Amino acid sequence: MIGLLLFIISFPSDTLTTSSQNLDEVVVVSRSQGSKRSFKGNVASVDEHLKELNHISLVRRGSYAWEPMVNSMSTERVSTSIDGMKIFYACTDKMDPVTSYVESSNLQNILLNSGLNGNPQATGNIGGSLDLKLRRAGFDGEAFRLGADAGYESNGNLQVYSADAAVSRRSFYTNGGVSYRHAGNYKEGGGREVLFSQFRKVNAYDNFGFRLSDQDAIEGTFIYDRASNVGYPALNMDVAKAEAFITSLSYRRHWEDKLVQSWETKAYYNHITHVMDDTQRPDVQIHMDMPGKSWTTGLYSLANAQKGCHELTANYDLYYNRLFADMTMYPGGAAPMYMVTWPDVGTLNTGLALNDRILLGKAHTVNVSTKLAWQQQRLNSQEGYQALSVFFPGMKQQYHQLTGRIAANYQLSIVNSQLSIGMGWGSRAPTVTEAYGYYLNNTFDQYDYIGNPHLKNESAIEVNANYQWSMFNGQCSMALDANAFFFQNYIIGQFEPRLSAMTVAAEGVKVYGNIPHATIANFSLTSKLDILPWLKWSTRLGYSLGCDNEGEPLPLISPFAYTTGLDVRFGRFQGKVEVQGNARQSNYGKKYGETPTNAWAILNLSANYQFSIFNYQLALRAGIENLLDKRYTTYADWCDIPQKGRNIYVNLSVEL
Ligand SMILES: [Cu+2]
Repeated sequence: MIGLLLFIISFPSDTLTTSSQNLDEVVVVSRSQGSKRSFKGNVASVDEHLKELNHISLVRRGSYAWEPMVNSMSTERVSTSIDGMKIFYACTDKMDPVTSYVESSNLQNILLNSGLNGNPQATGNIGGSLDLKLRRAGFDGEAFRLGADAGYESNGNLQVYSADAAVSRRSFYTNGGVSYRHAGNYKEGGGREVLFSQFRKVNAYDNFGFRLSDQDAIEGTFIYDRASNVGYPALNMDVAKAEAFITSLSYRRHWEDKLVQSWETKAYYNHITHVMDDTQRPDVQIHMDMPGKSWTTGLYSLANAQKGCHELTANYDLYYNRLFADMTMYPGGAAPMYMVTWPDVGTLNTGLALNDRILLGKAHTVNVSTKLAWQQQRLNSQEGYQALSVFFPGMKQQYHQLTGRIAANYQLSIVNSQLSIGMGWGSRAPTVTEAYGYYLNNTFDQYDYIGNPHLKNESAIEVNANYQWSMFNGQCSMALDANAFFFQNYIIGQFEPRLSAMTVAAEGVKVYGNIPHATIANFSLTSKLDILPWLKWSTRLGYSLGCDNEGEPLPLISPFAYTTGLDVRFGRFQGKVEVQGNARQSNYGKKYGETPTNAWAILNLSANYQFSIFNYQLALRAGIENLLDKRYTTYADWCDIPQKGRNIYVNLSVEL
């Protein structure tokens, strides 16, 4: 289950090395060559990099800001952090997953921990946790480096430009850059234009470090990200502006030959401003203004120790987040109507995580991780509190929750094969939307949703198994991966016939509630075969199941999915032919407003060539996605918006 970690940072006791013990998967984003990487290289979006990970699928509401699902679970059950920093999205309609506030050029890699065995900073991670690791030049690296990328895609006229620079010395480093991404409407298979699928994004970042002595250093981060004019064809509204400001400062110390090997303390602050816009849409019956804001500040302190066969990690973290969203409706001729949709909820959360990796000889490893967290939530908006109190008389303005998780994993490595089995239990507190959301329209099932402050914590028992084996000196390898989550008090929206909808086209109102049980299970099989020294064949098969307490299918669960491809490599040239598809989604969540999705298959081609001119390292990449221009929709396309039709891309990366 342990993924390969590839990185080029030279600081000796980077937290990456020590937290790699319970990783499940890594996708490499930066320039370094990695095992798992998007074929589009540096210019691929963060979403395209995420697509490479086995346990991840992406919910699309347009061509920008896809929502990652880990083990068939979306944002509510997944923890996403940036270099250990907590950050929370600001849109009541989930238009802006946290992964949309960074650029590929900001990142070194993305770490995925599957299930309850999360990274130390993760809370509420029943499905898994993602940590977006920032790219740092590090001390004692290449003295000076310059890089630039440019890319073009024919479908939607997507353009990507980025430039960055890095300086590295014995006692100082800094690396920073800017990037710009811009696209018009894309065309679905067959050539029809998908209206409101455009976007624009600018990003600037800088990371720096000062070495104070041989043993300690100070490091900092600054990211500014701004998306504007983003269309969401699956929704009724677009985004005028989604802006993030992310910053951190950390102190790091390491010791040689000591019990405690490294200790890092980081303080951070970030804020997000999200402004929705329906002024570009035709036939808007009631125009609405819907801004959302999210502020987070926090710290974590992470220590790594080693004693005998134990590798210990201890992490303390504390954060305070505020979420506020409101809505003003302008019915023609009448006075505007105002509502608070997220009642300025302040969440104070603090937790302690412990991890022990026990190496029992060469063949056996046991990993145990635990976390206990306490949180307090307060509704700071009197108006929002009073509005919700109408439905929940006696509700308080302040709540406390205690959540925790414990997971254990045993790994057996014998010649050419590795077996891993694990088990865990964990709980999560309801999200702000689930507990305090007020008339949030969901276009997926056309219901208005109201939060429920009386929700119980949701919990789950996870079991997982993974078996990998290789034959013929690694020329043939296979991996089987399976996990199952048995939920108690699963949180989902339930129809409330006594309430009437606020949104014009809505079918009714749903209130979040706990259902006694639910089950989600995921299976995957991957194989690699070296047919010839220059020819490789790889295949990935996946299947997921999800059902509620009445045995009815849950929504957004993947049908049988497959990818199979041939890789060729001649010197500096690399090419790939790939077929990707899904079977028909027959177990769809009818009870939850989901419609079935037909089977589909597409053909992709890609190639890259690496060369150098003078001292410049160049990489030229080109490819065709959906070569046969097939019109298709996947189960994860919100409201069945079609995917891109034929798309030709070409991009060039230069490094000095
Ligand atoms: Cu939004």
